[in-house]
Amino acid sequence: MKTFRRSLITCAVGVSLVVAGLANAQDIKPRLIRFGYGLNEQSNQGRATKVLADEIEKLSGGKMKLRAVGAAALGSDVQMQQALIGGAQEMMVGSTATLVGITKEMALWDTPFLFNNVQEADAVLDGPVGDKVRAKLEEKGLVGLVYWENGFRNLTNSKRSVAKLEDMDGIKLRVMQNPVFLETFKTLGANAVPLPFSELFSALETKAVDGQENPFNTILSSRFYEIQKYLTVSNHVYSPWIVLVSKKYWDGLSADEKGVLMAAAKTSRDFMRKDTRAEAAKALADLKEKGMEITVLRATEAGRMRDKLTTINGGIAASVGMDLWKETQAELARLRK
Ligand code: TK8
Repeated sequence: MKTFRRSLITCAVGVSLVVAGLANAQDIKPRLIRFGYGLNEQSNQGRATKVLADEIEKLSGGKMKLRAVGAAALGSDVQMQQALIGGAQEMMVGSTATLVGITKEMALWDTPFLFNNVQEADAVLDGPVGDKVRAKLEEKGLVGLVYWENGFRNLTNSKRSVAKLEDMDGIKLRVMQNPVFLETFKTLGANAVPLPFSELFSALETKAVDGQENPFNTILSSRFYEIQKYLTVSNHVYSPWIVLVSKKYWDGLSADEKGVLMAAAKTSRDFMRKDTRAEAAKALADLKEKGMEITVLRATEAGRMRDKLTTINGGIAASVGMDLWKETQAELARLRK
């Protein structure tokens, strides 16, 4: 009898321990968020990701945790977008340009020379136009939280210095997987080849392509200066990045958890724009020091390129919708007053 009672007690204690253990494990087990990005940890993208991760952990009291993986180790932008839509990955940051196949309105940001400076970019991206474009992602299974700055894009190549339109002729140029970029560089006379960013370094190294275009920060952090001699300061388009969440994952979060992700994303955005601009301001000198030959496009030449590229604006307006196009132009006119 005594033994029986003792074993009953032991059993009861055992069960309650197991129950407590389970509840406890669920309480403290952080929600793990797989977050992918394309550049390396030392880049502006990597630094901003670190801020995002720290902020999410802090705001959630350790209940949500970002497992960030850079250098496209979770896949190229396009592959990660599909993983988010399917629910196999929770978050990523990548170029808006690679989203155009999913959400055609994203092509608005690919308009050559759309923004004259970063103040215009911030105002439009964070304003009603940027919100409208972001909201279009939801019906496709994605949630766009904030825009980060990739930046004004500049041209590099290994063949010759590009100082005028005609110098682009026949240069085999990698472009993002995006119809507007393809059209832009065809119009300028280059032989444009779409490739994922993750394949770019080796394509340049093996001379499968002659050149590429990206902001100074990326030319520096991805060490393109090792394999590209010529840099042309063209500032032909401002590229945003966008922080994305899988809609499947998002729909399963509580309002508080959604709030944590949004607040953390905004903090990371504000940090990253400052950080990127500070780096960009000295990157050109750094690239020169690394041995790149720099050509600054003369105003007349930049004007010729700009004029030539206005021919593609009609196509962009048609695909993003005339209302959105006009609203953007009106907003820019207001900002420039
Ligand atoms: C990084 C890319 C990159 C973009 C490109 O994954 O593909 O050239 O500018 O920043 O999103």
